[in-house]
Amino acid sequence: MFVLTGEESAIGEAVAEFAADRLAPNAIDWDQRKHFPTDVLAEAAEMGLTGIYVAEDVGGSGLRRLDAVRIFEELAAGDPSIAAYLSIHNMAAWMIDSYGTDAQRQRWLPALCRAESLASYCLTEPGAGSDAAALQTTARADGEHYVLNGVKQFISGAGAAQVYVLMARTGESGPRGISTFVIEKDTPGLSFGANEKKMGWNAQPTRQVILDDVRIPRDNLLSSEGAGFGIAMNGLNGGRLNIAACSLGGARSALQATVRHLRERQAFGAALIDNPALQFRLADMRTDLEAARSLLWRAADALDRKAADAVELCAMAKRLATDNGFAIANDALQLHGGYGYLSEYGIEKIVRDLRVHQILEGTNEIMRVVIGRSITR
Ligand code: FAD
Ligand code: 2MC
Repeated sequence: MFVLTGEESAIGEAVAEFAADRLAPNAIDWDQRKHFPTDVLAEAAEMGLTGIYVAEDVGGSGLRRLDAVRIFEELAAGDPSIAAYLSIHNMAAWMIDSYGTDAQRQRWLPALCRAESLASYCLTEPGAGSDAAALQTTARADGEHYVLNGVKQFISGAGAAQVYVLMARTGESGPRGISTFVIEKDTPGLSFGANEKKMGWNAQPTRQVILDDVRIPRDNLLSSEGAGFGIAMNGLNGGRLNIAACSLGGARSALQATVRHLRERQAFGAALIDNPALQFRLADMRTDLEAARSLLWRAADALDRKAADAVELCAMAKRLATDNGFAIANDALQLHGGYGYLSEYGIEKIVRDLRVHQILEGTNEIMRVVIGRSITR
């Protein structure tokens, strides 16, 4: 697991080159203009990055979670915001691949894998965030259709995506009454809120998804009624790994920029890199990065093997990597002095982008809830 094969290294190198050429040079501009670069997502699709762990018969790359976390780290070294959107797209595509019938897979996945359509994942509501099983959006069966009503909050990619993988209530209160649906953008009754003004993640839109008597065929239900919460959670296990990887990529690039800066920056008659106090700080940053990466790869391997402790390992890796990633990026800003605070250096953007990884795909408090339950179970 820790020594990469030639093929694994080649994937990482190709993605690193793509991130360096197509993401990194534009990241600050996209952030400032709040531009969602769908043309670059199409280029990512040509490299197989929009269906990373989707099966090959529908156009996916058929790779493992362990490959995916390495890919997302490389992408995020170029731009955490774009990498994170790709992570959500991949999560939603995986849910269709894993829980859809063959007809459903053939209907949606080839276009998703080519990025001709983009996907959003819709779980959170204004009144149900961490307590996701309290969601209130309803899906009422009506002959050969379902009719959906409700509001989804904070939906990444909303408005730009064509495919919405959405959790709604078909039955009793709590997790067992929830089902998962695929809703297409042009369905009457589906609309979107304003693009939220955010601290980071500005290169991708975040909007409410509003459902007002949205009528969809029964064929758009994934798996069976009542299976939706498990589908949503299983999607998130992999999503949490990817978000963790995005934190590592952003932090790694901030750390590398810091080393370069300290080498060039002279003070008190020497380069700052020669200062032992700063070297100790760099040593801790590097150690915290490697520690989080080691746990992340272990968790990804556990998910690939469907190990009994995969859920809590994913939660641990998400918690550690997103906390460490943010702290490393914030330290990088400090070690840049005043320049770290200027947008042109790119460090303050990484800090802003990585901050939200401690909140979404399950807050880091909820990760502790998941880990705590596994301890006391
Ligand atoms: P709350 O649940 O209200 O939590 C408030 C605070 O209380 C948090 O600190 C939380 O950790 C703490 N807390 C809550 N319960 C407990 C507990 N039991 N123990 C200890 N502490 C607790 N959601 C989607 O479905 N799809 C998306 O694409 C998506 N994208 C997002 C993009 C952005 C930019 C943001 C900001 C959010 C996104 N989300 C998305 C929503 C995100 O998952 C939620 O914001 C998150 O799960 C927290 O929910 P909440 O905001 O309602 O906070
Ligand atoms: N993997 C697989 N199954 C899971 C699971 C996981 N990670 N978490 C819960 N389950 C199962 C659990 O085993 C149980 O199954 P069963 O009924 O067979 O026993 C069922 O789901 C209900 O679980 P709980 O009884 O633990 O439900 P509870 O409501 O007490 O708590 C909690 C669940 C808090 C863990 C869950 O609501 C949660 O993860 N909340 C955070 C929500 C979240 O992560 N939102 C992210 C939105 S997406 C996003 O932010 C993006 C940017 C895309």
